[in-house]
Amino acid sequence: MEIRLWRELLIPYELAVKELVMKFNQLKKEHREKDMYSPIEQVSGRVKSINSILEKMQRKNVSWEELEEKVEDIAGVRIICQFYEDIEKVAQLIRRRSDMKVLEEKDYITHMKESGYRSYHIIISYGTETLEGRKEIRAEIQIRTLAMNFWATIEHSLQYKYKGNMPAHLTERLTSAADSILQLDAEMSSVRNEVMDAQNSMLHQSNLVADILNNIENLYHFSNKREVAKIQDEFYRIYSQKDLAQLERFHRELDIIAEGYRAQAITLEEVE
Ligand code: 0O2
Repeated sequence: MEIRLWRELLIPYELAVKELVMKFNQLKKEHREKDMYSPIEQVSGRVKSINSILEKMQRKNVSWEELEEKVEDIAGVRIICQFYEDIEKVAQLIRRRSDMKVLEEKDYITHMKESGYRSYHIIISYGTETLEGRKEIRAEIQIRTLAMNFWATIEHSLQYKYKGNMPAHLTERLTSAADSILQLDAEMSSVRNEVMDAQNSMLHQSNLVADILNNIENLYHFSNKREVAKIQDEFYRIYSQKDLAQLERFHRELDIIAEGYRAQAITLEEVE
């Protein structure tokens, strides 16, 4: 294969990574906008470097013709979760989607790799649209917790440094660190409900405040500025009390006031 063709080959993979990252970030945003805890904490993606592709082809004895079928992670997306339980939730979200087809699932969580690596991998088939038309490509989605990701990132750098000849003392340290990661995730899971409650109420408050400030801004267009200034002062007063129930009450009242002004404005427009 000519070097020139590498770039062409990678175009749909680049597109797929961009689209997938955007779609998973959108899922996270949708949860937050609906005041729901999101099992997705962070999303990132990359197209495998040509060097890594060549290295993997040699390691697994893959020919050019077999490349796109056998190297499944040319397009790679990583989804990081806060808690162990979130991993299955993300996997379910992926299985339910109609824009990607699950080809294979690799559970390195229940079946940890010898290295100590833990992660849940889903290989999907994903349709991309290019100048040449539609092309189905494979992509690998890695789902893991923040703690698992911490371990994998460090171990990956060491693997790269020692290129398969990791000194025994480092391998031992990594194995013991992998056990600590397992314990850490279990500890964190035990406070998951409390953390979720706290995050949900933070999210709820932040959506409420955004809604209230939007409403106040809209009121400026429909009503007397001095009255709006009074409403805004009242908001600051309630906000400083840090009482979510009061903020909710104010939000409901403001909705009614805003509705009244909107109705008045429509009537006036009709009269004119
Ligand atoms: P990179 O640099 O991340 O792209 P298999 O066919 O299942 O035997 P394959 O195709 O390599 O082997 O799949 P596997 O084992 O599921 O690994 C896919 C990716 O998972 C790897 O890609 C790594 O990103 C990650 N991974 C797998 N094992 C380990 C591990 O022991 N440590 C770390 N840190 N990551 C791991 P690449 O191409 O190997 O690497």
